[in-house]
Amino acid sequence: MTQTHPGWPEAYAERYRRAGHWSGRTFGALLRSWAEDRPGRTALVDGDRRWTYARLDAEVDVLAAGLRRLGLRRGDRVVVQLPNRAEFVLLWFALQRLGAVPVHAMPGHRRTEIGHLVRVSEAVACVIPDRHARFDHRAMLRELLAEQAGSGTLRHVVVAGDPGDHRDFVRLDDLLGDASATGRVDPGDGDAASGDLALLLHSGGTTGLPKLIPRTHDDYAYNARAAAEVCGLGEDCVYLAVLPLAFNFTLACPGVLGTLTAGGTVVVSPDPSPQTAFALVERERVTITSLTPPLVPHWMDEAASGEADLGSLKVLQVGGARLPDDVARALGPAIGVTVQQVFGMAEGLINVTRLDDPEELVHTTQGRPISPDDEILVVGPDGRPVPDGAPGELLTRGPYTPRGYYRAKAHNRIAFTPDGFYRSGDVVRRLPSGHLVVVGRIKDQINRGGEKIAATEVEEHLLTHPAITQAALVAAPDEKRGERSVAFLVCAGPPPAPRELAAFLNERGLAAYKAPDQVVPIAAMPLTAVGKIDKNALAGMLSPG
Ligand code: OOB
Repeated sequence: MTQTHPGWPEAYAERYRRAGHWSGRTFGALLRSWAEDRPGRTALVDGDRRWTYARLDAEVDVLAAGLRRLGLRRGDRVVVQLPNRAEFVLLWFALQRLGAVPVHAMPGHRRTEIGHLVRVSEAVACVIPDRHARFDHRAMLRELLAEQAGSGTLRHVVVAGDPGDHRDFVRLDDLLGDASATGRVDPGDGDAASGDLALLLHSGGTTGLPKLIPRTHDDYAYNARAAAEVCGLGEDCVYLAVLPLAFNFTLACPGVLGTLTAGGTVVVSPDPSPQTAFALVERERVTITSLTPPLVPHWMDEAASGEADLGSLKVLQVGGARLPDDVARALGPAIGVTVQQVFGMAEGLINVTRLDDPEELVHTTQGRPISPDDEILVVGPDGRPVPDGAPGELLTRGPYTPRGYYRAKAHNRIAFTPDGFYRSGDVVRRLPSGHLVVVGRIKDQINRGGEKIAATEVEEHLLTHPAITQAALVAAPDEKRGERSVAFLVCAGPPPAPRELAAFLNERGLAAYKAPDQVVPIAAMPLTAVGKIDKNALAGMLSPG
């Protein structure tokens, strides 16, 4: 059975309920109430397909019934890896309506990551596209099933598109197609409680394999609603989902869920290119969207060519990685939008610059928390708060920041303070206004333009290569992505070329974005006084590229 409000002490839960943050409603119930309030308004657009709130609600019922027939029940975990199509939204809500729990996988994840998500969550089902970005997801699942060889938890594979010749793979459309047969169903949503687990997000990770983050209906619905409020979303807003829907930023900051909460329209972009996106902005009169920093120059270049009418676009959110101040300055005038910096994390806390903040703050800070009940500490190496303006590690707790990772007791003792603050590993400076400036990181992670790479995870894979005896992955400054990954390798023999390494890691089932961008053979690793690999010294050997 799912745990209620993982980790929040009852006194805090009570406080968040009294403040009205935790509304006591599940996502299944929320969608129903939105559909009753505004049945005829447009909720979702994907290409030529359009869903009113009423239709979305009804199709979610049908899909939930289909998933139930398949055998899914409340509390079951389901790994979801779908590209940016309406099916993601339908499936997500159908799982919510059953009280089942989507485990978010990124489109680029491969056998290693998906297998890890399945194992940690003990997922009973996996939902995948047939093929996407020239990759056959069915073949990956066949391999995974063979790996678990009857001993794992995975029982169902649902395929958006053609399930191929695997007799146990189910076609998503078949679950959606039975509408006439079933009519309206009560898939048992009444059983789910708002304190139940609603979804599992994966963390960027710092040590070893990524951890899962348990988000409840109460906390995640508040996350979306609070973000929608600070972005001023209302019925007339049209949100364009450009980044992957599985990304917390796109789904709930305010993203899809914030937009639906406000009564607006979500438009799904199948890819993040400005060409695709601008056509959708013009056609659907999009008012708000969100990007990671590496996309920004492409969008600015395309806007300069001046062909698309972007007049409807009011707010452009940028987050996931540090946006350079000069780019932030140039962006607003280049596209004719109000820029909003977003510094968030799957673990909870979201900071945003406000739409009416002075420009200087919008250009040079990553915003301030969206909730009055977000608690922030900026601490030095001794764990004590530093004065405003001084750099320190950001610790946080609050109404949508869970108190621990999923099933990770030992790790939680390191990642959280005894009184429940999450140690973000981000180094920030806090200004007197409460705005935070991200100035660095103490976690062993590379932020490749918003894609997080846990150094130790990749190092462990590199060490399985027969020629490599020691490996250290570090971040180097990069013109395009902010950071790129550099593998320092001590080798017994000729060092593998980056392409060979990429193929090797691909063979091991690792997502392509985790392959080192650059390889530097080195005779011996520099060591710290206590004999650990000195990553600061390694980083010091690199020049900006
Ligand atoms: C978002 O979530 P995650 O979980 O992929 O990554 C969180 C980490 C943060 O701890 C920080 O290290 C980095 O990504 N980060 C930023 C940033 N936004 C995130 N670093 C500098 N400047 C920023 N603006 O990335 C995420 C989740 C929700 C909304 C937006 C981003």
